[in-house]
Amino acid sequence: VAFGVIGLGYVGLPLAVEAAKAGFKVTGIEIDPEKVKKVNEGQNYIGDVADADLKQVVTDGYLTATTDFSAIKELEYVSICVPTPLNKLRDPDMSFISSAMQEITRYLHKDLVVILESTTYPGTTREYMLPYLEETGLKVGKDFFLAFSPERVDPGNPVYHTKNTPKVIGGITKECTKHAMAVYKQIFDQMVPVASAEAAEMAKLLENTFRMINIGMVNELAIICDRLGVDVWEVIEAAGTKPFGFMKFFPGPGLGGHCIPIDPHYLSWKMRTLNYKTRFIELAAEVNTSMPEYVIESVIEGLNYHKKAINGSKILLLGMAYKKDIDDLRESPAIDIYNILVDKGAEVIYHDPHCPLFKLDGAGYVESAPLTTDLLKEMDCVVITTDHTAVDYQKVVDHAKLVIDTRNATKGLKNTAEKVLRLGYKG
Ligand code: SAJ
Repeated sequence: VAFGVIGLGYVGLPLAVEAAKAGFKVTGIEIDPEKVKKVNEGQNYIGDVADADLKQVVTDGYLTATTDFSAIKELEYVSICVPTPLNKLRDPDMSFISSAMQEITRYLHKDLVVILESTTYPGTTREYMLPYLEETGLKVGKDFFLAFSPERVDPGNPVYHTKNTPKVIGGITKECTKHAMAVYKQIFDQMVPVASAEAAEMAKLLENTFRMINIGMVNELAIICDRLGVDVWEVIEAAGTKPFGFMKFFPGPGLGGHCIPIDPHYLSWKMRTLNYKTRFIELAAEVNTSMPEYVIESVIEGLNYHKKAINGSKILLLGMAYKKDIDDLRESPAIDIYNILVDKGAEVIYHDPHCPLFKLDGAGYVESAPLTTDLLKEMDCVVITTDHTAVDYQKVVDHAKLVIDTRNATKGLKNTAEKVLRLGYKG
């Protein structure tokens, strides 16, 4: 059966490989010729995909990539895995979905099953996508089928990956759900059909808004615990011993990634168009986006203690990725912290074992500095922004003058008392 995936990124490539492994003849349609070339050479570029798996399915002819959307003519199923970012105004940027829809409309044919995976506002599938497709005169639920099935990728998760994570799916009509399920149940271990595309769209937003809200709450709790002289990390562990009705979240330097800081704004945007103003999303976003400045306050406080101005001080950021043990910099709060420190006149360098370099706003690239004892001795302050496993934090504490720990990475280490300021426990 001919299965297509539009967009071979961190969602699309794992899906394409899993479909190929399930025996589908998969065509990956990708606008970036570099990615197309790499896939056709069996060269993996997504951490969550096993190199050997990609090589195997490409060699065996089950997966090919192309930039040519006319491949849709030969397909029976096509999944859309394109980005749904925010634009400069923090409003939904639907441009990726609309260009995919224009191409699918051009090549739409009888019995094609179209499945949207990109996270978006409730109503997108029915109100935004369906009109494109019905321009062809073909009828949904009869001539073609349209459904929404949210991706649930957790980059770097060692246990849950594309195949074994339960998959929610909802069609425009019951027939649509049935046809979409027919292919997906051969790729995913467990399918979770719901009554409509909107229900599936909303389930995804609930999942990610739930995380964003709770992270906002513990971030505010860290600020509160700093003032009360209570260790927020100990408090979270203690509350976490409650065997039911509690889930641990941890404070941090801010909210990064391509989903959690982004997806909830799709819901608040949609509700604004219906003259309803959400509050919980905006409040949590206010706290989460204030964390980089809060970290800078701790840096200034720590430098003051050593009678050092921030202007002209040498600061090392430990970890630029948006979370531990991955190489993704999207929306990383460490980049905000980097830029604010530079604005205040600090000399900033970084070390990240997973991110050898990152692009500065505007011009140029910055490279990760090797984490040597001399470098640590030379620094006026080290900020632990991402708690990558592959860093020796005892060595950092031993040789640095001042450490601002935003991830509790120095918990239980020696010599921390007079040197380390931990977010959520300045004591
Ligand atoms: N973070 C905290 N405190 C926490 C948890 C996370 O500050 O207690 C921060 C992280 O450092 C990171 C951001 O929030 O900057 C997002 O972290 P995340 O753990 O939600 O990871 P993502 O965005 O890579 O993946 C998430 C998925 N993660 C988990 O379920 C653990 C999931 O929410 C979605 O399936 C996925 O985004 C998506 O693509 O929607």
